[in-house]
Amino acid sequence: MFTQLIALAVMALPEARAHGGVLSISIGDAWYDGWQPYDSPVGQTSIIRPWSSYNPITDATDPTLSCNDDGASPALQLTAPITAGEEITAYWNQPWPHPYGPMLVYMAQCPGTTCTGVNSDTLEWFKIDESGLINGTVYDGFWGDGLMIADNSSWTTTIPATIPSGSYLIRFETIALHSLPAQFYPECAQLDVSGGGTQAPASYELVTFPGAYSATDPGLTIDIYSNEAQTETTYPIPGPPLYGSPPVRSPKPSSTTSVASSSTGSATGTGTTTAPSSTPTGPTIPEYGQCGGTGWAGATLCASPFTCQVINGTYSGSHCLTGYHAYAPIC
Ligand SMILES: *[C@@H]1O[C@H](CO)[C@@H](O)[C@H](O)[C@H]1NC(C)=O
Ligand SMILES: *[C@@H]1O[C@H](CO)[C@@H](O)[C@H](O)[C@H]1NC(C)=O
Ligand SMILES: *[C@@H]1O[C@H](CO)[C@@H](O)[C@H](O)[C@H]1NC(C)=O
Ligand SMILES: [Cu+2]
Repeated sequence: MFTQLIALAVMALPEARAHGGVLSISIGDAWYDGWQPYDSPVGQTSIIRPWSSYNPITDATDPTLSCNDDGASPALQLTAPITAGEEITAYWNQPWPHPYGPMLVYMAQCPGTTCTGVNSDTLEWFKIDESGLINGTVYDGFWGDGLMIADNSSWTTTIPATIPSGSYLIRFETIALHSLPAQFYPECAQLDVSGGGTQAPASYELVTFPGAYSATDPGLTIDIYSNEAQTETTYPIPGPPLYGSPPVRSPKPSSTTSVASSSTGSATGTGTTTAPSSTPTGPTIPEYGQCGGTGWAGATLCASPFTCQVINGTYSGSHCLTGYHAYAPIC
């Protein structure tokens, strides 16, 4: 594969060139140059929070996991205006070298009228976008990270139209799984969201960094080169459920109730439809793993106590979830 050759070539360069992070951001016609981790912090002005190294974070509970630094804002921190429902694009160094792993985007609201001066470690984050294993197997499939590379080493996400207006940090993260421990590359930018809605994230959607991940998360310990990986077609994306997803309640056997979730998509859809009709087959799939959907040819049997539940809206596919009557409107 072309990208694999590039990855090998890039990884042969000095360490600082082999990895990287978010170098710039665009919102509509506005272009925002990023923080330069290898320049002096003095005088740097950026909407991106300071970050300290092109090297990955390799500990799921690392104290720098929120924004790849000590969490503080610098003297000349900028904030970008954005409208709820508007798109924002982050650009990594080109070409991004790691095609295997998930893409994740989080937001966190700051308590006052600005995030400047607010340490990112003190915030509660909710996930607005995620893309895991898109198709194929864990061993040689197409991942969110591959999609990011294919899309100009950039990732475009939509600020949910329903979040309250206010001051936020947005946290773009790519996780690389080509070696273990998993590699985290998070960078944050500061936003002033206007035109928002009234749906604050639910408590079960909020996490801290560190705190959101554990070194034993299945999505972080997965060995993509194992024998099992060659037939495994689902991947449990780490972190909380997407913003706007239904609550996951205590398990109940033989549930057929449908709820919303996704292994790839933005947190904008809700709604339920019918349960999958085919007989469950293949290896068992862990929580949040995909188990069905249009064009789905992979395994369909969820590990106990999870059941395969279908959704619609902007999502596609069914996923292994707990809960019964989990989605309040259809109780
Ligand atoms: C996998 O998904 C990507 C992105 O949507 C698509 O370009 C590619 O054709 C898909 N491959 C297969 C085998 O479905
Ligand atoms: C691709 O990304 C670079 C920044 O890395 C940007 O300058 C360029 O405009 C982008 N190209 C397209 C077609 O979006
Ligand atoms: C989701 O399914 C419900 C129930 O069938 C339907 O009313 C709704 O229009 C669907 N939503 C979308 C976005 O397809
Ligand atoms: Cu790297």
